[in-house]
Amino acid sequence: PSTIYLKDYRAPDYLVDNTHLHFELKPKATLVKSRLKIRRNPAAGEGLPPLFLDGVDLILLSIAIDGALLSPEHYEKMPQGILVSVDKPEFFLDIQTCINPEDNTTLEGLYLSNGMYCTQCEAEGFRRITFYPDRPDIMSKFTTTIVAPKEYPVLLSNGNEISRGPCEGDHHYVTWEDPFSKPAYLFALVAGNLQYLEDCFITASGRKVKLQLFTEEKNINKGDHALRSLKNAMRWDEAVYGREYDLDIFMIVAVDHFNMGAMENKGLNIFNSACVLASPETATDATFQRIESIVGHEYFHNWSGNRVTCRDWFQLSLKEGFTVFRDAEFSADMNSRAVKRIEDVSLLRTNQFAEDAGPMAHPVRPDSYMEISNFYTLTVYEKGAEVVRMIHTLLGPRGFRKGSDLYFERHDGCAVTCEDFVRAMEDASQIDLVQFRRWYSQAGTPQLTVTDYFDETLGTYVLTVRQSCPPTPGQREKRPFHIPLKLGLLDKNGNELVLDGQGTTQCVLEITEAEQSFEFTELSEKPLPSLLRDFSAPVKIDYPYSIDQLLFLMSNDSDTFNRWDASQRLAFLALSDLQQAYRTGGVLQLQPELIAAYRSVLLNRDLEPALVAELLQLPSEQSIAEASVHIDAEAIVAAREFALQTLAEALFGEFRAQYTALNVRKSFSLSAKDIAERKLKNTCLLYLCATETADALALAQEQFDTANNMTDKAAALSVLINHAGDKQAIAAIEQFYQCWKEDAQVVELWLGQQSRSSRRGNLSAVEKLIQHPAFDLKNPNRVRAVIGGFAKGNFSQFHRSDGSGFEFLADQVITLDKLNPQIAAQQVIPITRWKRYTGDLARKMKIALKKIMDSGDLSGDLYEVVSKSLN
Ligand code: HT7
Ligand code: ZN
Repeated sequence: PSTIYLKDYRAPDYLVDNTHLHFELKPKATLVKSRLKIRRNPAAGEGLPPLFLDGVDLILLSIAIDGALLSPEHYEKMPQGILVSVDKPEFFLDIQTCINPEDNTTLEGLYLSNGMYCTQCEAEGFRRITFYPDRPDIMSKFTTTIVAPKEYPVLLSNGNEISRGPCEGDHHYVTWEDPFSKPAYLFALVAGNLQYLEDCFITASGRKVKLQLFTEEKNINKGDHALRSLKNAMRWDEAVYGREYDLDIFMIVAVDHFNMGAMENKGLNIFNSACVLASPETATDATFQRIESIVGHEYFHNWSGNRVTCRDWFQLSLKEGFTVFRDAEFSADMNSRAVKRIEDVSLLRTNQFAEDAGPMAHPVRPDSYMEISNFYTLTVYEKGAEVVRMIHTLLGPRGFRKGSDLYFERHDGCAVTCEDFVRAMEDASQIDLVQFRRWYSQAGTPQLTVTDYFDETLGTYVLTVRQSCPPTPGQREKRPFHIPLKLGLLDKNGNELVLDGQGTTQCVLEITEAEQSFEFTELSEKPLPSLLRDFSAPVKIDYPYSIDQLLFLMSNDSDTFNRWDASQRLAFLALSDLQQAYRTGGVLQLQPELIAAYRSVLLNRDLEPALVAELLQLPSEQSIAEASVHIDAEAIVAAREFALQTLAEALFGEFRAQYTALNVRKSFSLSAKDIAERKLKNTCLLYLCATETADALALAQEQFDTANNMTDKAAALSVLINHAGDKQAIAAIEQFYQCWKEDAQVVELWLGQQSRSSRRGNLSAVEKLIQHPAFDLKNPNRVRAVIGGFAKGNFSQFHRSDGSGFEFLADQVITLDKLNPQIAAQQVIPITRWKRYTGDLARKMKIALKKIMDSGDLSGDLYEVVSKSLN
């Protein structure tokens, strides 16, 4: 596969004003007729160069210009498409192709999922449907006719339905017209025997929009939450961004086989069933919240992505970073803002920082790729959202809103760049973002080192901030970033100090130099800084806090995020000491102050349950690994296990009391309070069961047997799988499966819990799971649950010292690559970061990677990831 560079971008030679598509659906031989109205792009130069049309795995039946069939000398077949000779500046191009949805296991283009036709065109799937200039800067008005047997009563595409009727031989047709120009990646088609839920939404200007959610009949009772979330998202986008929906209908379809979470096709969002279907009996609170955020995300794309789209795929974060920022704020407004921020930052620190430190590290706007689907990453999405959040912090809410209004107004109907976004923000606010743009072009996680000095006689306090950023592939030297550092200063009683004459107690320092000092005056005592409040920039920050200072921040900081962060720093310090003791054969001990801090969190009745639950979480093994310079997997597992056990034993009575207080029977509700209480209760259950005492396991069994919702049921199952004796664990696993084997989403949860189990020797259980009838290598959700659950969610067993986990992953990835290259490339990631591991584990990961490389004939997706990590 070849490398594509941003610097090589050229405007397209031809534009496509109209696209008429006509589908005759058949499982193995769907006929696709397309009629394109094409004209020379006036912005692209002189002459009439040949027209390149992308096409992959297509059978070309015919091609004609203005009705005249072209003979083979007028076009050249190439591996990735066809090159057509052109002799006029405007013409109609008619193409007929044949495709095979049934055998399409890549889940790109048109495919069948449980007997239902559906499409996935982002990023480059449309070229698997017909020959087309498949690039996002070609925007066209689409009309789509679908002809199918009447066993497929529901025939959907983008826009508004304009006609329907019978066809010969028990067939029927529906025609859809999308009045908005769009790139081919936003095209969608669905055909199946589906039921739907319907609702409506009145927009701010009084237009009535029909809302429909389509699923297989058996899931129709699981769509209410998504529809409710959709209406909330529509209202929120009007209130916060002034953005109204623009078509008369908005449809959502649930599909079981899907490579990602969902897809924002114009007026016809397609969702992975796991990200849209939920009922209290079958879905956990986390699932309900994920659905709300993804429904919001895809809806928000209607403006940030569809009305204003990307010029090329290097600009992916233009739509994804901005839309993740929008969905995060939506979720924060709908639920607990503090908890949402903590969850997002945990994800970023654990997984995006790892990406930045690994062989695939890339800037938020990458400057090259081999396969674009490998760049739907946490860097583009989550770090991209942090970059937008920093703009929000620097401009303030009003300046940011003026910037987004200008951006949408200026670029509506266009395909644009990250530069256009930043320029609109700058122009609207008159704030200089020249240096800030480096966040888009430089990869890596910046490191801030902060020192301070207090002059008692002058009453001045000086903070000195140094910034640096480690080298990443292809980028050795980094120039200083423009970093908003939000902070407050605390006095010895925990009060916020006033920072200026206006009574301000919090400020944003703008770090722009490699080293910079900031002075605060008129202070009567040395303050304690609360740094990087609300995680105001995606950086690592180092300040030599003592344990006492962290304990103080944990109980006094007015910034909830930093209270949690102080608890994490304390835990990291303790875990680092434990690892050191383990490595040197010393005695493992947890400081009494830490145990006391956990006790006081548990006993503090003034703290909200949501915060208590967060403060009690020990950092995951993966996040400890990410924070280590050299990852010593065995020491990490031993240290964390010891800390968990020690806390569980020392605070057994407190955990028990809290659990009992919260374990009251009541009807299910998704209120923020009830969600928080369930989380806290189940955190207590986890600590209790870590002791593996009969008393604790009996509580888990009781909860497992009597829970009236999946959050509690799944939490109980998880602790039984991890901590009960073999007999009790196996019985729970079996009973759960017998109860839920017909429900795809619950079966996925069940598979995932087993593959994440830290029971010793779990690999053999995972090997059995992939033989289980519920496992299917062609279904990405099942692959993510079992193979991903093991390689990404089971730190202790995947990193067993004999390397068997890595070899297992390599074998699975080799098989998977033949079916679904995108999913194979996603699953291989854990072993690509081999360089950060100590000794033998690094060597064994590398052997597994070489095995994949040598297996021959890799897809472009997998080749890019594996070859870059072996370099
Ligand atoms: N914009 C969508 C991306 C997506 C995707 C990308 C590659 C392969 C399959 C895919 N399915 C969806 C989803 C989103 O970010 O909203
Ligand atoms: Zn998106």
